Amino acid sequence: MFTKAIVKKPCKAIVSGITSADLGLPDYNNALKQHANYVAVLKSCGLEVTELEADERFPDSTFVEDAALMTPHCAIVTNPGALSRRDETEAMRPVVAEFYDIVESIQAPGTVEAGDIMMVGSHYYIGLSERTNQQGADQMIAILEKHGMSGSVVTMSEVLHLKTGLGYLEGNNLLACGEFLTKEEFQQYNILEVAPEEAYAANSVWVNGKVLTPKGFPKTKALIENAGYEAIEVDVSEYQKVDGGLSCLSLRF
Ligand code: CIR
Repeated sequence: MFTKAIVKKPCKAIVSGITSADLGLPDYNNALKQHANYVAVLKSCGLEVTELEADERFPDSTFVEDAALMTPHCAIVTNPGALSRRDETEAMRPVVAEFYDIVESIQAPGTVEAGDIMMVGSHYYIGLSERTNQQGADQMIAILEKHGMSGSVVTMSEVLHLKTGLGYLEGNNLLACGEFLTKEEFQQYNILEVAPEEAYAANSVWVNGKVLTPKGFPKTKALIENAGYEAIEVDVSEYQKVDGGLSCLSLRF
């Protein structure tokens, strides 16, 4: 169970966020509204939410998930592979230090964005993406092992972050699409296959027995409900315009 979450309000500069989507620019006021609703949903799942103020220096800084990995034993501040995002971690370090006695760090030339990391119990899958490199993954695995956890790398080529295409829902259930459907290491899970036209919804998030899923993806919502979960639809359309998903908007621990 999670008890806490950290979020950061979107900044006006989010319109300059990195994107590969062709969905137009985010509407700032609507992004703020959607963010407030997202926070309300996290609270309704029993989380105490720390809301950080917007940081105009970093267009993508609302996607806090990428700047740190929160484990039961330590927090690990990452070193984002995207240059425009690298210094987001400076602001994140003192925040995570309020919650953890042990704060580790990924060091250059290693890069990690924690959107590439999926937790399954005490094991952490680490996607090797354009943002997370082998050296970063090796450092991450060494840190995890030092604190009694484990990690392994996953090769990938189709999506931005590992969790863009995968969402572990606990209870051995794994939402997956595209290249992840056939990967050897995931065959041990009950794979819930996300339809290609709903790929964005693979990034759904288990929070204390409920599953947050992006609004507007009915097949995936049904998949989640048929697996026995209460699905809560959350509208994050403004964030989709800059490649952001549900999980990226919070650190849950
Ligand atoms: C980026 O490209 O870094 C942002 N525009 C989106 C980050 C999404 N984060 C995530 O999937 N964990």
